[in-house]
Amino acid sequence: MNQHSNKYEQTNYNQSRRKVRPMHNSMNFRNLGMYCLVAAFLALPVLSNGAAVEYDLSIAEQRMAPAGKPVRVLSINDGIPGPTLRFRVGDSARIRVHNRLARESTSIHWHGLLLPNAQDGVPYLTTPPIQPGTTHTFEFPLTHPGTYWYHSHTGLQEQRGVYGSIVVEPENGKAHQADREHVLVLSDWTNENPDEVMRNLMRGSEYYAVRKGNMQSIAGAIRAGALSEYLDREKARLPSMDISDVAYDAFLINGKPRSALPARPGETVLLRIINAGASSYFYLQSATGPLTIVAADGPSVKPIRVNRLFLGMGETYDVLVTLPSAGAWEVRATAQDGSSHASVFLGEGTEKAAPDVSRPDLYRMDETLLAAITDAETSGKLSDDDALAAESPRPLSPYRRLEALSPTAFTGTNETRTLTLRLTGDMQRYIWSINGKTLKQESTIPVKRGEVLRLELINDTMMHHPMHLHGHFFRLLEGKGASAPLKHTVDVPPMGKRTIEFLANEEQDWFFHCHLLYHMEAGMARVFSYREQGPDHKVNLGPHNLDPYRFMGEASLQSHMSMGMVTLQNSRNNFNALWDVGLGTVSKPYHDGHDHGYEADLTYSRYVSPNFSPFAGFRFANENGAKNRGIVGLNYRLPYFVESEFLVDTRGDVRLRLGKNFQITDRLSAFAEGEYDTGTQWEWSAGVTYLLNQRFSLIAQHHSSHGTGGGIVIRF
Ligand SMILES: [Cu+2]
Repeated sequence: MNQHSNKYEQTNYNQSRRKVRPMHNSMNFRNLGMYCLVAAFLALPVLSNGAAVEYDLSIAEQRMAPAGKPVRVLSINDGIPGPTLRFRVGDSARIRVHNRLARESTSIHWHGLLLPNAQDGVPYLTTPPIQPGTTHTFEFPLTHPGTYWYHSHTGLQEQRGVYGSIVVEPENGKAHQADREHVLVLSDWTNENPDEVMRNLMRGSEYYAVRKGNMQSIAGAIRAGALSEYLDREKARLPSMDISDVAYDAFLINGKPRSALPARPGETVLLRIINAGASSYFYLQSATGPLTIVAADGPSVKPIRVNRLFLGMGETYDVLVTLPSAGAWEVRATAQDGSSHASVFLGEGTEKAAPDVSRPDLYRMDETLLAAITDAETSGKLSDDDALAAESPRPLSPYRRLEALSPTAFTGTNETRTLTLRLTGDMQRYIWSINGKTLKQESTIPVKRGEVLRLELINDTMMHHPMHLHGHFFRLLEGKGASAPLKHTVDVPPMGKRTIEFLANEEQDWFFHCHLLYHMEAGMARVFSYREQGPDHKVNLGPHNLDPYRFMGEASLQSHMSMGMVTLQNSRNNFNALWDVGLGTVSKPYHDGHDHGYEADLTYSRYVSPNFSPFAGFRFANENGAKNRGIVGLNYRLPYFVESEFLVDTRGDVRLRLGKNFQITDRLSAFAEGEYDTGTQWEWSAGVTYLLNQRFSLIAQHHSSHGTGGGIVIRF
């Protein structure tokens, strides 16, 4: 076990308690053995200032309370985040990762570091998963300075706490001049099990939006003076816009919603900021004034100032702030959806608060976004002062202004190949994909060693996606020509476009994915696979089912009836059981003497698009002579979110049903539904529901066959 778990303590590089052994230096780790051998044989002393730097990371399950309530978490060396791993360029890392979990395998990916493929830490694809009770030793050379981080690449473990920071200093001296430095690891915390979060996202529950205060309703639209925008959206069948997927219990900086770090008046402090959130973009702002960005995703950039820094998951920025006078100066990371923030206070004394970020106007997100895009695009041509003055209150990433310190253009005669990758998805169904295909449907993009691959990333969705490439830096082509900045993660804004290019100077297989954990899990990922591995090479994505079925359901239990549906659902397939049972005394003549009319369908349905799902199955009913029958039909969503269903059955009857939900307030909605069946004739129902929490709603309903009553809706 190592003793680096005191994550809040500022570790001075020179007195770091790492185990450091001097070693023979070598620029190319893969030749290290040979160099040593040659040196030993020739008895030549190979002088170098590189060192073998060793760390032990223990991943364990324990109870902690990052958001105030004790829950089971996954910690590294008893902390969330794990320790800061510090190196110098030229060092050689030896990191033993101990899996102390009882049942789960784990992994650690070194995010942003260029290293040999087998050290990249993506389970199966590059590195064997670390089985419970075992240790995996990573060994790689540190070849470039900057701020990086590490995290589990197994399932949703990152959301449960498996992440930490990496600082690599240049071979000599420091990359940035500052009086002191602090690492700020930003993250998001949910007390829910992330698997449960994923199920909630797939079921399309409105609960998270309500909890975040981001629910859209008719009353809300009227209050915001945006009813026509609301109706336009409903007419166009666009899902209500939301900025983030998950409602979090807390946002954290270095594992805490609120904490303090030492700094003295007048000091310039280097903040190494890492967005280790699973699904949260942040606006970072300091009470001390504008942030001076000096590095992005590791490499240094020409300094620029921003008031408010927008960071995607997986991105890192090094910024300088100067404490103007005595006081505790707030550095605040506000979640993009406005739901909450995390704070760290630099220095001691009277608290100086960072400015609030106004909540997003969800009804007019288009305009807000368009303004931000326009600002961001013109900012590249402005002076630092002018760009600062013109900055939007909800800015996008300052990519247009980022410029590398020296040219990054690829020299040589590499062939450039351009690929268009559309970021695609379906918010309601929670399918996320690239070019309309999930990782399961299309796993690889072949790459030829030596070529320059230019990627046009076009976002066809209404969410931001931070796209992360393993094993390579790419040039972010945003108008800075030869000195385009080098990055490993790029935010692609809703309906926006980014162009990046990288030199294929590696080998084997490298992951490329959205760093929104739940989008990656849902399939928004690819593997860049080097062709040199031969035509028979198969990428190893492991034995996991990439598109598992999840069980979910919703049922009402009312004084007069019960209706509901349980389903086994994966990305496009559903196996459903639906029912509609009268429990009261109201009985129609065609109920054939039964007190309670019922109808139950067992169906398979195929999700073709948000608006279209055909289905087939069996219907069991006691209406119309209690004859069971086969059914086949389709669900089609009409403008204004009017749900229609058309079906025919094996007895020759035809049914048409229309239904609509009206979201009146955040929690209150009304519904109305009518159907005409050539067998059962007219039937209709209408009612209201009130959302209590994730599991329960209240319901009151009139049904033309079953009468009037009320009760609860349970989701499971
Ligand atoms: Cu995404």
